[in-house]
Amino acid sequence: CRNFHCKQGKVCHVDKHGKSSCICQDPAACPSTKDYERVCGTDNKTYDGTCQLFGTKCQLEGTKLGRQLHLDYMSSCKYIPNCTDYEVKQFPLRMRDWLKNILMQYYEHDLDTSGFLTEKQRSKIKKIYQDDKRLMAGDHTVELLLHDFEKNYHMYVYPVHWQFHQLDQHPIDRLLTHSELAPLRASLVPMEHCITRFFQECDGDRDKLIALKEWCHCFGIKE
Ligand SMILES: [Ca+2]
Repeated sequence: CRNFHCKQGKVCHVDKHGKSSCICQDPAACPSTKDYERVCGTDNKTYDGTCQLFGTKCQLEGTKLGRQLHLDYMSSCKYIPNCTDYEVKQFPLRMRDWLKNILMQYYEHDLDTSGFLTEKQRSKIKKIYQDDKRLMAGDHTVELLLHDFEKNYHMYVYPVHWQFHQLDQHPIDRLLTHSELAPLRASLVPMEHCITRFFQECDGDRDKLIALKEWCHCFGIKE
């Protein structure tokens, strides 16, 4: 089984003729996990870890339950309050600011350990970083975030595009599927209860894919 790769939820198995194949991971045989490794599935059940969730999904392969089971978020299942109309409108304001701040952190990190960002990324982020009109990281009121977006619109364009391309990897086709969005969604849901509704509404044509155009529109980016 060395160098034999199986997708998530499957493990390599060698039969009596010495032939390797991928079979479903037995959820009961998953390594033990810590509390913080628990995950919540879209079936609203808590799993001890991703191994148990994807093993279960594999065993349900071909069934409706199996198709519907995904990783929902990275914590035990908990009560997630409904996202109100007012909150969902505020969400992109905070998320845009958050994306910009992540890039600022990456830029600072890259100053110490160069090679963290590509040449092209560095030069794009440098312009935002060196702009002294930039709003510093912190908790800001909705009014301030809105004002800053109108005034310094150009600073938000790249962070929004950057996040899209970070997620658009399997395959790279300017469309985000449920599973491409999952890494971002799963880590944010426990803190940001609006993210699910936000992404649902972001898919304007309801084809279950978020196109780059839809993504930019959701974040108020025009071009
Ligand atoms: Ca894609």
